[in-house]
Amino acid sequence: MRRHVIAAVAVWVVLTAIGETLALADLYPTVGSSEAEDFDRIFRILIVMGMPVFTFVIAVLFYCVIRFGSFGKPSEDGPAYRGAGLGPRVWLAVTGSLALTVMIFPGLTGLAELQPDKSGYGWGESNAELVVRVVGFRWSWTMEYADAGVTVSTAQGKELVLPVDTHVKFEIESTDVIHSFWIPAFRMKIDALPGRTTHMTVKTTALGRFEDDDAYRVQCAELCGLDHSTMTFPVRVVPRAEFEQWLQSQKPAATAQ
Ligand SMILES: [Cu+2]
Repeated sequence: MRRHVIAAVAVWVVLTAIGETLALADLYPTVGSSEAEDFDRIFRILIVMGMPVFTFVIAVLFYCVIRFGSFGKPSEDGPAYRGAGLGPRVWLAVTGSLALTVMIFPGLTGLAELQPDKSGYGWGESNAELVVRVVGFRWSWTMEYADAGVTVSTAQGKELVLPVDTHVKFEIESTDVIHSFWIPAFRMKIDALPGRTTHMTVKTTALGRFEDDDAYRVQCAELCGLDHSTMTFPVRVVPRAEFEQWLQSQKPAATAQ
C-alpha cells in the first residue's frame, strides 16, 4: 500500500508542477485595460489554487486505472469504501476551505471592486472621461461619441477609436434581440438588451489595433441569429492627441468639407 501511495503522490507532484508552470506562463490574450490585468490576476489565482485539486484527482484516477485496471479480464468488485476515517475528512476540509476562500476572495472582493457604482445595470466606476453610446443590432454595431456628435458604424468602414490611459464608459443598447458587447483585449463584457441601457467602464492601458491583434475588436458574445459570428467591430486604441485629431476629423462639419 505504502508503495502505491508514494508512486501516486509522485505522479501528483509532477502533474502539479507542470500545471502550475502552465498556469503562470504568459499564455493569455493581449492585455489592453486595467480590468484585463485584474481578471488575468484573478484567473491565475483560481487556477493556481485549483490545480493541485485537479491533478490529485487525475493522478489517483490514472494511477488506479493503469496499476489496478483489469483491462477486459473478468474481475470482482473490490471492497466498498465507506468514506470513514481521516482521508475523506481531510479531503472535505481542504476542498471546502478552498471553495469558501475563493467565494470571498477573489469572488466577493472582486465583485465589489468591479461594481463600486451600483446605479443602473453594469460594471465599473462612474469616473468616465469619455462616454461612447453603443447600439447593437442584427448584425452590427454603431458607436456614438455623444459629446462630439460623432457616430460611426461598420457600414461606413469605420472603427471604434479610443484614447489610451482613459476611463471609457460604454452605454449599451439593442434595437432588436439580446446581444452581448465584448472586447477580448479588455476582458469586459455585458449584455446589450432591447429596452434597457446597460453600461461598463474600462480603463484603456495599451495601444493596439485590430489589424495587428484581433483581441482588439468588439465581438457579440450572445448567440443572436444567423450572422452572429460576423457581428464584430474593429477597435483601435491610440494616444490621446491622435484621438482628439481623429474625433475632430469625424465631425459632420469636417467630413462635409
Ligand atoms: Cu450575437
